[in-house]
Amino acid sequence: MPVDLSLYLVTDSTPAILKGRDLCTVVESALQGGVTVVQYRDKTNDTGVQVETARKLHQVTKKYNVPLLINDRVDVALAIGAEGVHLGQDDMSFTEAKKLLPENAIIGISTSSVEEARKATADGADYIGIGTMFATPTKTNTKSVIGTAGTQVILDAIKDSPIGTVSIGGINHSNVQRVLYQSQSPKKALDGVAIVSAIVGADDPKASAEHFVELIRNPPRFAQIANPPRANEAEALLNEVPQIIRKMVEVHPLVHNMINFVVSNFVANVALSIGASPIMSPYGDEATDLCKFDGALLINMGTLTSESVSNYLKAIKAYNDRGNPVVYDPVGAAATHIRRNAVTQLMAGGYFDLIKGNEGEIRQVWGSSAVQQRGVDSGPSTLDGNQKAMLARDLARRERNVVLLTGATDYLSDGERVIAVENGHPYLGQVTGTGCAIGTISGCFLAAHRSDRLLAVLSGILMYEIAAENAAAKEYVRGPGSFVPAFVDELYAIRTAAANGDDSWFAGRA
Ligand code: 3NM
Ligand code: MG
Repeated sequence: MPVDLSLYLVTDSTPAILKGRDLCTVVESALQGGVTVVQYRDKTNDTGVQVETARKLHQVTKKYNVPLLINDRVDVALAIGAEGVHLGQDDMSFTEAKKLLPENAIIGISTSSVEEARKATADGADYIGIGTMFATPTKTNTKSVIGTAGTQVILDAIKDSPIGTVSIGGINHSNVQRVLYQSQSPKKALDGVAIVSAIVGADDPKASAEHFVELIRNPPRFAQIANPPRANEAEALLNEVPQIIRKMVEVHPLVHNMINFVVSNFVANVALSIGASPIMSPYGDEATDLCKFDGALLINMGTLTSESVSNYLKAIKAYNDRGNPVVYDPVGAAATHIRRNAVTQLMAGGYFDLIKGNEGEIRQVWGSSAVQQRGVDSGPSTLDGNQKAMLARDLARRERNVVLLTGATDYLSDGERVIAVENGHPYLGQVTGTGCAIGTISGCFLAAHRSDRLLAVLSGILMYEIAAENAAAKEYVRGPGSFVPAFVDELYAIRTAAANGDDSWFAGRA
């Protein structure tokens, strides 16, 4: 019978984590909480102590009918008759360990690349540990931090094998559901997560394990969509747009903007004009209250400061935990190393329902993962329409969200469907804040219409870009200056028409 890898406990004997407690007591408590496999990992004690500790641990794990694996030390495993071993890339090779161990011994291998995963699979390992998921103080000499995107590439490479898979590194209660959800490749998912400090270092290891079991059983709140979208044709989607706009006006959603100061006033006015309720708050701690209004959060890193990222992460967590939509506008993502780091931290630190950016920004987000990707990161300096459409689709597929790549033509994808939107007016490019406002508007529509995020964002863009066309066509609009007030008026006019059930503004326009 294959091992249940779902909640894989890895022990640690360092004082920082064990805090003077007896390892066997901690492990037994974790087993009571529902841990399904235990790996004894000891990088400090002498062989004699390791054999003695492993033997005691084995008495405990046997009581719970859970396999005990020994990290690295095949000799210790043999001495106490453990169920198997876990081997790192610098440990004894699989083939040598296989020769020494009993026929039915479980052998797991640490991997951090496609090549290592393929080799372990070909060798016949029972499972692979895939890591490092997130940087972790528990093990600082890890090879590379690969995140969910890198893990997904590895899972995809071994999709035809039944080999077991667990992710390791920095996994805790607040990210475990997202790790399982966003790592999933179309044909292979993780079988479980391996945890050190969040269980061994917990004040109550049993409660911690129980909490993990509960979280692992359920998808994250943001993935619990009541009526998943159908594969609608563009035509069918367009027919639904007016009613989605009406719905947004009726819902009057709150949109919480963590946005740059340059555009803040303009964007707040845009949100008001379409019938939403904007709050501009860069203060992360405020999100725990604001998220209760069930609106959307926008992260726009246009005027990033040394405090921004930690504030963003607090707010994202609050909205993610509640399952409320989060939009990410990675303004200037590639411009400086500070911004490139911010992209990496934010992508690792939370879930975004929508990522919205221009070509350069979306390419930076795409390339932020450590594992080599197919696609554009080594491609030409500018992409043609087809390549942009594929980039939007591939990023949405990888992150399991929606991506909007903006430009003269906008490309919108949920990983399956890709829609090109040709509406808009050149004046939009002559006024600051018009791009940023799309993030805010998208948030409003995502908050109001949950069941099809692509349709929600599409409705927002069309309302916005058709309003821009209407404004530019006004006789009194002579340039970007007079365009701005006319544009706000036209957004308001569409909102009023929509509220009255008048869809004539939309006919034949998209
Ligand atoms: N191996 P925590 S990361 C033991 O990347 C180990 O292979 C890793 O500890 C790898 O759950 C790691 O406390 C430590 O973050 C994971
Ligand atoms: Mg090792």
